Amino acid sequence: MFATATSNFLRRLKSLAVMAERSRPSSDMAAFREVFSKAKYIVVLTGAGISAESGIPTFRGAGGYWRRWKAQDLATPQAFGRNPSLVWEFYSYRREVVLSKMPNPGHEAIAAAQKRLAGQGRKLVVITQNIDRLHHSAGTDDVIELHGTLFKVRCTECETVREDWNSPIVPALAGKGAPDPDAEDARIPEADLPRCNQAGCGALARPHVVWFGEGLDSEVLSRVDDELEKCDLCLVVGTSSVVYPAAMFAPLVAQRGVPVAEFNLEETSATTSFGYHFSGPAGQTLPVALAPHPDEKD
Ligand code: BV8
Ligand code: ZN
Repeated sequence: MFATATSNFLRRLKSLAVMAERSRPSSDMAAFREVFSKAKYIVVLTGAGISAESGIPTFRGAGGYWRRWKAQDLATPQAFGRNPSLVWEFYSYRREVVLSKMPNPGHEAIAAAQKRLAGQGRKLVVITQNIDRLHHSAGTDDVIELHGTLFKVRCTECETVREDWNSPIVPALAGKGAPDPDAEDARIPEADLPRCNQAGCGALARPHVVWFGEGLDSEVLSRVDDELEKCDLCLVVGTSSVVYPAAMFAPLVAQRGVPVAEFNLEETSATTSFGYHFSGPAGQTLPVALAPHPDEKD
């Protein structure tokens, strides 16, 4: 009696192990590259991790703090309403950091692959959570920016959006924004913060980014839906898959039975829903993964 129960238990344990094994993503680069060489419509979803090797701190890594705050404490309409000077110091600091950085081999591998595949009648689309514009600087076309960009501002009154690459964005922010925890808040008068440049308006301007608790642009979302529907391969690079709705996109593609490959330093909460996981810095793994394949026909 006891022997049967034990052998049943061991059998169940084994089938659970097999199931868990089956849900383990593959790290077989050759197999991934076979799939990549045949894919016609590739979506590449990126997060802060792809810019890490350019020297831009990620949100949840060591550099995830600015003074005593995490990004998500300041990236809210409430924080801006309470203290626009502090939030502008935070964004001005990030603008200045990004302006001093370059795309890395991860960005470049994606841009090169997009160009090469276009010559073969194949499509590669980048959907990024990042607001640093490094995909654009690397030469990637038609990037979908889910959360806006550091280099656009929006009027809090008339909602006019303008690109603004000034460094600093206004004289009052010159030398401000130091990230150390004991740096003094600059307490800049609102009149000296970025303003709307529309005649007759001149209201306070805010970063043109999506803050926590704000909805993503509906046109961006419908474009994303469309691309996720069309793709026959999805790469998800350098994201902890914590922030929604972006965190849902790659798992949704995987649910359609489309191959998804995760490129990250570590496993994430979404890893087990993907067919592939390549561990390591994207600046090293992407150039290998996206290199020309012998089967590609120009
Ligand atoms: C919305 C712009 C509704 C601003 C950003 C509970 C459950 C589910 C959802 C929620 C919830 N409570 C609240 C929500 C909603 C909330 C949310 O998801 N919160 C999270 C924290 C739970 N989401 C929102 O509020 C969104 N809006 O839901 O609206 C709504 C609808 C209609 C009408 C009104 C409201 C808006 C979210 C957008 C917020 N804005 N950015 C700014 O940047 O200042 S989010 C910001 O954080 C980034 O854009 C990005 O999305 C996110 C950071 O995530 P990652 O990019 O993944 O970066 P992270 O540091 O976390 O990870 C880096 C990864 O890279 C790591 O895995 C690391 O291992 C890896 N890595 C590091 N180095 C490398 C590497 N990988 C490879 N190579 C390397 N070298
Ligand atoms: Zn205005």
